[in-house]
Amino acid sequence: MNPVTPTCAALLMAAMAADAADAPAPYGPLPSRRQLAWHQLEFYGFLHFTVNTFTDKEWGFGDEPESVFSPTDFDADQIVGAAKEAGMAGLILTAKHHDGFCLWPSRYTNHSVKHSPWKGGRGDVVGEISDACRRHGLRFGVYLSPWDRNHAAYGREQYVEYYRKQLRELLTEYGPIFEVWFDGANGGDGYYGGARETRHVDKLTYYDWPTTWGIVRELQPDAMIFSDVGPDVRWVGNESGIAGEPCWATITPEGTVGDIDPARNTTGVRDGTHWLPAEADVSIRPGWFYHASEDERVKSPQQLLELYFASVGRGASLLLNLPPDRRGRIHENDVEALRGFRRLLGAILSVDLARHGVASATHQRGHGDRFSPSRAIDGDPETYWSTDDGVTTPELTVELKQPARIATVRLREYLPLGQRVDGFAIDARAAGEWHEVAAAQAIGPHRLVRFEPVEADAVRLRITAAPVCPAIAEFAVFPEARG
Ligand code: FUL
Repeated sequence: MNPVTPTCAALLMAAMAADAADAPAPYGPLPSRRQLAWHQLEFYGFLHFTVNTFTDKEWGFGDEPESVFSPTDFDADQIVGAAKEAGMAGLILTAKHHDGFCLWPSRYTNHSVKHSPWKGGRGDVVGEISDACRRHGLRFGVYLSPWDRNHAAYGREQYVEYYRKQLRELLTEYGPIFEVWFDGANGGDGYYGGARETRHVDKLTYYDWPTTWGIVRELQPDAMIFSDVGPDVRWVGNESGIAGEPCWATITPEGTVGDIDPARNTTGVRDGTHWLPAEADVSIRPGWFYHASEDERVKSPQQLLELYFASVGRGASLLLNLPPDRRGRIHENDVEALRGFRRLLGAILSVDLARHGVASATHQRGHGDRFSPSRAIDGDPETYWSTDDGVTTPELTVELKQPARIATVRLREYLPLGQRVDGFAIDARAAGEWHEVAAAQAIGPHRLVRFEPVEADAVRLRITAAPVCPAIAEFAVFPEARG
């Protein structure tokens, strides 16, 4: 036996043991596997389309004849293509809004596309949009309004059974569903099969939500369930697409669907009991449905950009509504605005200067490469920089390859270990001097920080408050956008 061999092996093993610091213990509530997958989507769209599109209303009363639903040039590929070009990862369609009209030929009602003149009653908007989503590589989700102003039994147990049967149709006949959207708007006046009266329901008990959510779990276990209170994704608390500053991914759920404290949902609750990230919904126009009178009131590319920073940039997802028009297409003005938005965002986030830089840190966990500062700039979301337990305010510096005018930073925590950072600052170095350019609280799933463009040859992330050691998956640095 060669006497050198065991010595080498022993040395190697000793070196590996020194390297092999364990991953930090997770902190607080953690995302589920389903939530982790959803966190990657970040930006997706809503499609509000029903009889309202043709009656020029926002909430149909429920007495609209099926004959009013008559798109003249419906084109699912144009709709989905516009969303894709904008960078959306999926689309959620109003299969049924409060008016009760079904965009698919449901077996359980006559109030649907089946009895409309569109395609001679053989059309299926849910089918066409879900197919087009798959063709274009987008996820597909459904909105099924609990409040139904058409149905005669609304307010009675029989309606809840009807609602669940419809949900089963949608969850079994249209392929994989990435999100099911349960609206909180509920009860009031309506047609109700001709009764034309006001009906109120007890929001706490009437729908028995746990049973309905159980149907989603049974039939589409990967689907995210959205409502005011989750259980997978929470409403952001407003319909203007703006997440709180900060917007924690955690909250202690209180209240019920249709009856919560919106402000609490906007910020979430640091150290809340549940991982329940926010989704920020907003329409590209003033209304949710198409109105020709709003053709000149489409949000501008710059406004859409601000919304992106105020939602995705704060760790929420952005659910941007695009209302198909009476042709059944996304209007040219909306398409133009989306393209402009995409151009602006692309120009801001085009080149990550940190990728070509050199990272160092005041601390790192273990001695090897597993948790080294370079893990935050390697472009791999599965690796992260971390420090030893108890080191909670470390600093990470990236020396840029060459000086640049920088304007934006993107940060992400490694989510399987929870939301760990309570405060951070960004510094830029010029002529040997460090200057703080921004400071904020939460990082979480995704944090975009914008500041006045500043010349820098190095950029530093300072963790200023954290209950445990951080786990930073990404520190990206972008130059001032041109053009
Ligand atoms: C609300 C509804 O009442 C609106 O019509 C729209 O669907 C919006 C997304 O949710 O609660």
